[in-house]
Amino acid sequence: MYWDKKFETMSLDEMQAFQLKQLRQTVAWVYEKVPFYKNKLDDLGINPKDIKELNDLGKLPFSIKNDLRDNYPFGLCAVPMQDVVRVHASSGTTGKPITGPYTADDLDQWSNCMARNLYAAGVRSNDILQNSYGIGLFTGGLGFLQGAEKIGATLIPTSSGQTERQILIMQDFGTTVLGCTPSYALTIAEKGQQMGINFKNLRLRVGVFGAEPWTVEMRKEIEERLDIKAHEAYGLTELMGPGVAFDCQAQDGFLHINEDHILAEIIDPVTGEVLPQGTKGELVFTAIQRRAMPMLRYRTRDITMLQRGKCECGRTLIKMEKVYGRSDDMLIIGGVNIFPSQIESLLLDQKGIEPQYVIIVRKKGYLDSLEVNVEAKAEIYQAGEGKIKEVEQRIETHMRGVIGIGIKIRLVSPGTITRSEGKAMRVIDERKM
Ligand code: DLL
Repeated sequence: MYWDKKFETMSLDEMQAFQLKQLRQTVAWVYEKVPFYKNKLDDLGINPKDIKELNDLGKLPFSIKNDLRDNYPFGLCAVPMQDVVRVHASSGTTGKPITGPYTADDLDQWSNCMARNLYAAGVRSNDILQNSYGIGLFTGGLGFLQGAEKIGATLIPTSSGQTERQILIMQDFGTTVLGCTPSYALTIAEKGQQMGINFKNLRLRVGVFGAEPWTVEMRKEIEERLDIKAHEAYGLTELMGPGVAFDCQAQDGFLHINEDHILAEIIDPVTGEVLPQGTKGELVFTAIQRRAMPMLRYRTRDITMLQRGKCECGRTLIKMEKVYGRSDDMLIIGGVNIFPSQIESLLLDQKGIEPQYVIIVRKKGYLDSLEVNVEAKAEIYQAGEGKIKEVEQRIETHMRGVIGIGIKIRLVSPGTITRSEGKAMRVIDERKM
């Protein structure tokens, strides 16, 4: 049932005592080893000894992506390079990459966190896991590899791309578990259909998807198309990679956080004030076991909320709501805040279209406007202009009713939107061009 029963089902008192001990050690560690943190703490007049209870976490300064960029590549690394056994990196959209160095022990912890994630999704030693996350600097590929190895499952490191070959391997090797981004899972499902594959006849039964926002509607779509149960992995390069949080059999839209490794807080993204459980805000993480790069109060920009309570799976690990977007992805149209994922969930409820879409943001005079290009189902497209208009208008009315603003819907011919092999590009912001 659990990979690491002790920590996954620990009582709150025990967990908090453990967290406090780790937090105190970590603050002392970075204070001693990383000038960046020492200067920041000194400026605030905080000494590591001032961390006496978990609530003292709030006394510590935040760190942000730019701190990593300013200290590129290894300025925040707390150990000599000789003790670093691996470095991952994420490219991000602009500027220098974010680096993630690991000691041997950091890697082992990460493998365990990933094993918890995969185990909760039902992966066992007799499974064959096809790892279609990009294997390289990206943490997805090797993170999944390590977790699968811990469990003793058979790993097939296909990495992403060459979709036809992926499907042949899936068929011939008897893959039972697929790991990739949700958008790539959709690409695989579509290609398989074109190849005449009936996924019901394959051994594939579970998917573990993540690395990008995806809605519950998208999960259902993937589950149907691939005839599997779709589970989730969440994480980020700065904290370890995938394995930070994962869903369990409850599939209630929340993910358990490996809180013996990572402390989570939710803050108001504008004021920085810590918000109570159940309130949406920006997720902030502190790594309390890592030694190469333990981030203090790292602002993820991911928007979610925390919830502690009894989970039907028996895990006591705190939960965070599934992440539907980052603060940087939020669109403000006509004074209304919208995440691309809200558009996805409304679209996927609609008939006559494929789950392939792109959102285009434009400036019209002083106002921003949104257009969504979405692929029509073949039969709709072939039925001609009248039918296409009818579907477009139906979706526009539906969107206006729910979101309250006008979004232009344009049905495009099937197969014309670029398919994802990794993280999907769902938004084209013409205002930035
Ligand atoms: O995407 C790590 C990962 C690999 C997670 C494989 C899951 C599976 P980065 O490239 O550094 O790391 O991107 C991290 O991706 O801050 C979120 O905004 C987003 N993200 C990751 N997982 C999810 C998810 C990897 N399950 C950034 N749901 C994070 C929504 C996700 N967003």
